[in-house]
Amino acid sequence: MTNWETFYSKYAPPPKYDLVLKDVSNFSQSNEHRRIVLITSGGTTVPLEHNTVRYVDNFSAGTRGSASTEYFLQEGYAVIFMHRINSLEPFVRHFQGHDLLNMLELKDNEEGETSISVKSDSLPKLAPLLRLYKKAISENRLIKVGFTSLSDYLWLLRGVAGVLAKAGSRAMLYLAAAVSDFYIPADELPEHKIQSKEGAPVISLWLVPKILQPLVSLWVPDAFVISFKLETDDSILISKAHDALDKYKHKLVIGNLLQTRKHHVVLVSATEETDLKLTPEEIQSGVEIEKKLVAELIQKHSLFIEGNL
Ligand code: PAZ
Repeated sequence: MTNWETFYSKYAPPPKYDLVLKDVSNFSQSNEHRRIVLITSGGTTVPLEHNTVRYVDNFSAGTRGSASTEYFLQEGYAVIFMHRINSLEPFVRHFQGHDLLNMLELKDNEEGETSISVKSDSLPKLAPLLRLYKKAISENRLIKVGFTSLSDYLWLLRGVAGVLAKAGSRAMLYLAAAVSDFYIPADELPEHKIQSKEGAPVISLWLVPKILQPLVSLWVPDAFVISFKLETDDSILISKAHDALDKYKHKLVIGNLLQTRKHHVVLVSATEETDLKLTPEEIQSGVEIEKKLVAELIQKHSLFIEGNL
């Protein structure tokens, strides 16, 4: 067995796995005349106990994935939004805390009837989002799949990829989730909550098998696969992106640095590196880097489908 096969053999699929895949398969069939993108978003957890009280997590908020989902929907794509449960989601990401309630007005008339309306100064923000959301839903172009742990993520990724294989080059995989590189094998986890009276635990982490390898070569060999590479050290970002392309033979890696990821990404292919940046004016006026990134990727997807990439 390969590394990744061993990994899968040690973990059960997430709850309702078959049902989730059936829904994704129906979704994919009803969008067979459209381009379809799987967007992964948010971070995976690595449990420290079977009955999980504590886990290792990471910084990802799901901004990249949820924002990109909106831009792909705007361009007519069908989107499978595979996200960390409780991370940012498309459309509702624009309303944090009490934002939405503060946009509404409550009126009681003399007959005792109550009505709720949107304040006029909130309409310019709410209406375009609501319009796009309603259109996507009425056309059945958005489906959500949730994960929390690393093993749930990997099971769902393989399952959804299996469904997307049938879409051939119409399918794009946009792998923006922050997936842990390290884990503790299931058979080394304590059953119950780690007890402090037993002293400080010594935790040793294993390397997660590189799933891009079977994904690209076996599960979706005809799809347009885009992986993301996050670093904090500028000097290694591009070379690591090239390493990934060399190893996995997909078409594109999007490099980004933790510190600047919201306004600068680099599209790295075997032959070129293209910087996408927001200008200070664009940042000031609320333009999102995902708008530029998605526009660029859709062009590349067209070339890929035509066999010119
Ligand atoms: O979720 P977010 O918007 O806070 O961050 C996005 C990101 C940095 C996780 C994503 O752009 C990315 O680089 N994902 C891959 C991370 C990696 O495994 O290298």
